[in-house]
Amino acid sequence: MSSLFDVRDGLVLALAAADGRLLVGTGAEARVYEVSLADDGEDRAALATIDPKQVMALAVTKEGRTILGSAGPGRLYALSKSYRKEGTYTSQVYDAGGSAAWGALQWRGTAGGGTQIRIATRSGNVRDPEEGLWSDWSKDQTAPCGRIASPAARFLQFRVTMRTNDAGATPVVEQFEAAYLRANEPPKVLSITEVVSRDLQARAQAIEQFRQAMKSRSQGAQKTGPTPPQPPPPEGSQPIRVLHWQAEDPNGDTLRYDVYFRGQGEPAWVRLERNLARPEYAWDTAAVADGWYEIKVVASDRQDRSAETARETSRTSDPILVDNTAPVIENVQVRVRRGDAGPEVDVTLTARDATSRVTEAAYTVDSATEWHTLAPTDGLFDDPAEAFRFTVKGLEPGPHRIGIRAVDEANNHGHAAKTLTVEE
Ligand SMILES: [Ca+2]
Ligand SMILES: [Ca+2]
Ligand SMILES: [Ca+2]
Repeated sequence: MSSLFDVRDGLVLALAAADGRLLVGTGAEARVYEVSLADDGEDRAALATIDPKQVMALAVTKEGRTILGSAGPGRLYALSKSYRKEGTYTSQVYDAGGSAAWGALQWRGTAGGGTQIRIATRSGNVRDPEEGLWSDWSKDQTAPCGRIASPAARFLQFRVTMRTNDAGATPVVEQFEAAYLRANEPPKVLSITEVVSRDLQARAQAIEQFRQAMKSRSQGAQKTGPTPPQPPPPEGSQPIRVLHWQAEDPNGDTLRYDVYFRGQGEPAWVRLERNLARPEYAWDTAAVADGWYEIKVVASDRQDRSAETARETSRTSDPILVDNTAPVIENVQVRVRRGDAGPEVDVTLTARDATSRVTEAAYTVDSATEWHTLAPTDGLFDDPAEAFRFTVKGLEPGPHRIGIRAVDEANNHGHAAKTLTVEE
């Protein structure tokens, strides 16, 4: 089903078809419209308006006379075949898609012998002219070529006024055209996100894609093949931080990005990269000190615009913690004692991280693979330093090695080991 016709705040009360055109009788404002069936009802003309409030019935006689019946009061009217002295047509609202400066206005039609066509325009930045904030109608233009006098705005509407001094002749407007130039609007950077540091596989892939893109750019090559399968990334510290952002331009302009960083609280931005075409950057943080940083992305449409009209927008990321240093394991104390069922080893230690929290700890006995998870003595991994205490039971007499590992928020792994001997 498609919509053929709509009458604002009104009622459709009567229909009659004649010669491929549809006559529509309406209420609220009693009018008869003629609607073309050929083009989805876009083309319509108001033929008559009567005093009673509702056109209830329509009929076209064999001779082609149109009769209409009204309610309140109940009457019959016959439409005369002569043309009215003056009629107006108000167009739909046209959308330029963004703020636009208007140019030429042209119309095509015929206005001979005692008839006249005049076109006026108005413009606004909200879709509905009834909501106000629209300009007044411009002065009527009678020449088929002219300039649109309405102020720059997103929406435009036409009003065509047709007059005749001869009841047997009417002017006809077939087409009107408005030229406009969309104003250049600045890009938008909607978000900056980091590929989560614990999703190691996704990070490794993103880093590799980025490297490929940088490589093909520096070689001037355009082809990008499928990404080869990557070996699993090494455990622990990942100084390369992968950032993605979402950006768009209201005009659909091609965007280029400049990327900057600064330590949190520092005034000056340091540029990392210029003119990136893809909305991503892999930041190698190995060269900066541990701490909190911000990333700024500047998006520009300069690729598609002149230097005078290019626009840019920047966005600053949430603070990013750079932590490339592993926690230190200190004060490892080992005490062997006789338990009820043989020798037992009590171990105490502290794990301390300089920049972030200790988030994980584990130990192993005489093994490189079988790790036992540890909980801090205060029960919570919530501090830069955490103390641990655990007991190893059932050790055979002889030398043993206890390995300890602690992990920080950035997934840096710190290690320590202690050897001991259990006596016979
Ligand atoms: Ca733009
Ligand atoms: Ca650390
Ligand atoms: Ca704690």
